[in-house]
Amino acid sequence: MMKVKNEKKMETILSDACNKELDQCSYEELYTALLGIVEEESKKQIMPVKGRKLYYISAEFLIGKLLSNNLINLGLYEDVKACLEAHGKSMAALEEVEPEPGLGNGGLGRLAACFLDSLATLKLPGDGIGLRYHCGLFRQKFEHQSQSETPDFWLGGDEWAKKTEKTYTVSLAGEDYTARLYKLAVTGYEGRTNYLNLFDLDTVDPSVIKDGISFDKTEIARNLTLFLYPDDSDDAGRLLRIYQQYLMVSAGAQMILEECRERGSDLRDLADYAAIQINDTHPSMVIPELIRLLGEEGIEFEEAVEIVTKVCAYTNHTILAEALEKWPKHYLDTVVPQLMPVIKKLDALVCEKTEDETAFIIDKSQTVHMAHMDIHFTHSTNGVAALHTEILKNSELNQFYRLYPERFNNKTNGITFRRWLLKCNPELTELIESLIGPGFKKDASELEKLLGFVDDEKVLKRLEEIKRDNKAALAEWLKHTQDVIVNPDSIFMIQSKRLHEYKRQQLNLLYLIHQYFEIKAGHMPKTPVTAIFGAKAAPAYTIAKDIIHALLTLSKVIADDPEVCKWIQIVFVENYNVTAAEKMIPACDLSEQISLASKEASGTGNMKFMLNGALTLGTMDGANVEIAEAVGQENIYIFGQSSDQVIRRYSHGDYSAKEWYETDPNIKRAVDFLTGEEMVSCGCQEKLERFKNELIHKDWFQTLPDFNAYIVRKDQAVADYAVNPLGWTRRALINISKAGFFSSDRTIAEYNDNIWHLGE
Ligand code: 26Q
Repeated sequence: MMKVKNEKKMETILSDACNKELDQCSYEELYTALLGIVEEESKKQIMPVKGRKLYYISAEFLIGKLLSNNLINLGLYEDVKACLEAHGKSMAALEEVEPEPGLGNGGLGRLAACFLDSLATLKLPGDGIGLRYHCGLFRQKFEHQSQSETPDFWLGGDEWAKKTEKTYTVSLAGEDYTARLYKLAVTGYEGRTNYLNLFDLDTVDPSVIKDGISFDKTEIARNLTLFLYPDDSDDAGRLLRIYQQYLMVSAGAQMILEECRERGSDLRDLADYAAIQINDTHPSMVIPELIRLLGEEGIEFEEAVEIVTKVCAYTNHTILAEALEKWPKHYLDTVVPQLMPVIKKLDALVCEKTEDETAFIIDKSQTVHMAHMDIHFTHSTNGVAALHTEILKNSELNQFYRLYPERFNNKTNGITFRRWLLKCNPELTELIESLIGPGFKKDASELEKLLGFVDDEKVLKRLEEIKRDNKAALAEWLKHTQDVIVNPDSIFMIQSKRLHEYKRQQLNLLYLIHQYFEIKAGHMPKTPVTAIFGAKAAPAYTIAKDIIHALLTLSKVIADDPEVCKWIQIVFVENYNVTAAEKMIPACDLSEQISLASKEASGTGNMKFMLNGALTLGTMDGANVEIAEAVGQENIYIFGQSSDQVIRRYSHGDYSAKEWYETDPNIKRAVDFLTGEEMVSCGCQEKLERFKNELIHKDWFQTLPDFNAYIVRKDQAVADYAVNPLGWTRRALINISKAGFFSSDRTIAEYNDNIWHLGE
């Protein structure tokens, strides 16, 4: 096929692919045809691999819908759009046909997807390795103001990931299973084509799913890749997680060794052919697995350790102790007995190196610490934002930092501007291009040129109009998908991210209750506010689900109150995912990034909102710190305790939520409201009480000390927005112009320069 240049040709190509006139084609037929066209076009971008190639191993790749993104990256989007429109069809309706693959939970999985886009765009040889979950993450439903979970059958029909004939044998609990490779083309923007390699078992069978998302967790052959992270609140669930992880790393390691051999490696020189990035601890077993496989090829243990350490690097995404994976040794004895001799020998090497028991791989209670293995046996450990890396070095992982100071480095996260600007905000993209030309699409630092327009009233007016259009579009989408009507002339404040106590959706909730009382007392906000949430809670995380319940109940209480509903509306978007994010982010005025300082490793939503012209209301945490540095204090709303204060408060162990509750009347009033008559008559008393008790007696993530500071800053933001709209838009433009640093192209270039050295 010729490189498609114009609409006429696209018309012919598309109708040929559909085998009929476009007017007669259904959207499904057009989708299938375009899938084929993208596949053909992407093959033209395949480039030979020279030198080192990256393998990014991750249990999650939250890739989002692919059609539009691929068309943009291949330079076909405008042609296809014009062609469809000439036949009375729309791109938006076409996009509806595509199911969104739920192959990730949140930040870590979306980061992996952004990285694949940037690797291919920068023409770097780099593939992903992951699992082909049949139902991915659950679909979220709200019933009686509570979350319930149902399976999301996203597979079936035409798929981007193509089944191949390649299979690898993987031994799980002493039995052999056949892992099959599926390949999904990753098209770079004017770049090269790389692949996301996903493994699966042919025997997996969705009919074992029973009620909701429950299933028999012991039938490995039939359930292994059914869901992303099956509920790990019981033994069977945790074991299944290990089965999943080993399938991924063993098949992945075999594939890597095979590819490198084909390219001429004798395996002793593996580091000249491969770089492996371990995305959090979920793929950590790739280390002992590679050592084991090299052993089978006759390479001695010590040499194998040296090779693998040179090849592998590890990224840490969290300082929450409960998320750092550690497994009872007997789990591993059961699932991967073949790895245990290797892991024990690695632990013995560590014992020779240090007497510090907190750095051992296998501790006294026979627990295996995956992160410890990563740090000892890779050549690089990185955090994902400057503050996060400092905390790793100085406290959380300090014992390792002292052993290997040269291994620790920071790589501040980034996002791909193709999806999070070009694709999701075409109007803003067009405005930017009209002002500074198209260079920013490949070199995001060019956005700084927008600083020349911050006092240009015409530009600001246009930017204001674009935000208003995006808010109207979100309002339309909310009406259509969530059955709610919102006012696009209110201020849109959005908090969308996984639900976790440290991310503190509950702080936002307490603010909204506070406002409720203020309005009742006749103190109206300066403008009506629409508080929008999007969040899924882990199925077994009770308090997280209680917070969702409290928010949905409050939303109803307010909607039913004629006085208050004129001023506040709460919208909790059901089943938040990448597709929803693409509608919400361009429509946001105020981006809520309110984690407890020190707990959010980086955040990447914060970058997406900023790029789309929202101002941030946040704590000095994760990448918010770098955003604040970039835009300046006058262009961001910062509040709350510093990470140092938080860490000190934890180490003194003297935080008492109850004291704050009892001594601060504002706090008491808001917290008591949770189980007051209005809420209880609308919601579930047991859940509301449980949540209130958690706040008063635990509040592990210190919501209450930041409450008053949050109210002050947020009220200030609402007032600024209402009183000086053009001033607000001016600050939004400054945020956009400073977003260049947060492009994942920059992040990937840094990984490459400092860790991977690809193609060399
Ligand atoms: C661990 C053990 C058992 C079961 C599940 C898990 C588990 C699952 C998912 C642990 C962690 C995750 C996901 C973590 C994650 O998404 N972290 C986010 O990574 C982003 C990209 O670096 C950061 O921006 C966020 O700050 C961080 O929260």
